[in-house]
Amino acid sequence: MMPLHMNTQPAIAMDRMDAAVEEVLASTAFIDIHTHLFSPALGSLGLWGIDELLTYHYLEAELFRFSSITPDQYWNLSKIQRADLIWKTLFVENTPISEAARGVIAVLNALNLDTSVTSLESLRAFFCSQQMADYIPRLFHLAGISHAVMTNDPLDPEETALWNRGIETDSMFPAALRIDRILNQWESHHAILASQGYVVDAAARGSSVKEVRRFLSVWIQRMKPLYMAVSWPDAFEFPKDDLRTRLFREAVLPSCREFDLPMALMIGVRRQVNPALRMAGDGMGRADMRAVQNIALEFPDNRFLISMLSRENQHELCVVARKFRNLLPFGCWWFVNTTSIVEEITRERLELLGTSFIPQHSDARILEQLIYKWRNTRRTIGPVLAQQYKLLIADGRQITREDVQRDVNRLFRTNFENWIHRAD
Ligand code: RAT
Ligand code: ZN
Repeated sequence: MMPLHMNTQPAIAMDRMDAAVEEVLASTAFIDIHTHLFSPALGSLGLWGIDELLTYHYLEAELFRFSSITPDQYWNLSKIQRADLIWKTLFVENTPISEAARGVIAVLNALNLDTSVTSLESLRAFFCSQQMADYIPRLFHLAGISHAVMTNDPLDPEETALWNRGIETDSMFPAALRIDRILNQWESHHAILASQGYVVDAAARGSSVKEVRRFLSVWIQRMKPLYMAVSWPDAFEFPKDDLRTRLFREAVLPSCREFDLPMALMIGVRRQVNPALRMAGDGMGRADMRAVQNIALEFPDNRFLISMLSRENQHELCVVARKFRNLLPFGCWWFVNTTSIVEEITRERLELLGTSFIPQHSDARILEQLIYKWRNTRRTIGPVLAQQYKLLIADGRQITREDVQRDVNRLFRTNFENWIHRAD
């Protein structure tokens, strides 16, 4: 009898598995499903270059552990002075051994720049001379990605001013509609909607729900997002008799269904635990997975992308995803995007979910970060995936290059394309 599945390629030998997986990962362009980058059309918002790389808030948090400068003194410096101080403190006087610091080294090295300069002038000259039209494709190539999904805030005054002038959609930078200000900061934002002609009130009563849906549909048509997204605190509960639940249940999720968009929930952030550090001042906590479970159960007709910030929530997330097919775990976000934890999370996801998840997004805020974040991902996840195949071989199943390619495509491309109901 003919086997049902005709695999035309030879089986990969156990001792070739690491290399084979590495090659497939290297030659597959990934979709980066969550970044804070912007298309060139939104150029004034986009960050790139050495001064931005060094003043990344992950590194600012580390600066205050090594330098005696106070946050107030630091914020009084110019961007260039801040970058000089961070370079001197974290890269010259100390070894850049942390994940975020090592990332800068990896970027400089990938761009053939000197990683041990004592002054940043030569690096500044390099970055200043780049032309975005060539530079962006070069960075995407170095990072091994085809798309970088943006994070687009319809209530950010700087960003909306650009959209209102008319922005062409950019196939390399699809949009994602981020609605934190509606679901988390209604108190300080309903008046802005009202000033734009939406009939809403502070308690989100009366026509508010209908009007929020109208607001969302205007921005969905303008930005053409691939999904809507929100970040939630560790302490959020669902259901609860509060504004957030009402707006989520009655406005946001019906709009997702109307426009066939998934909803991304990024759960576990404690904003501004140390406000003096500004963006570097956010913390995290363990969330109650029952809230996610309740959402998955109540809204079977919505699709959810879910990322959790706390390491302690990762295993529970896998288990909840096994119960609810409308949940798609994604990424190792922010504080869990470190080599040791990515390794652990990816292994438990493969073990509990097979290939039905999205292993990583970059969260890049500065263009060049794409390089190190995706290099780290390939380097860390490759051996974890290879190990699963080795166990499978040991248990009696041959693995071919086609199998590996199919799995890598699913993990880093088609699970997302299918979730957004789009394949290009
Ligand atoms: O990872 C980050 O850069 C954070 O500051 C957050 O922006 C987080 O990723 C988020 O999307 O809320
Ligand atoms: Zn983010």
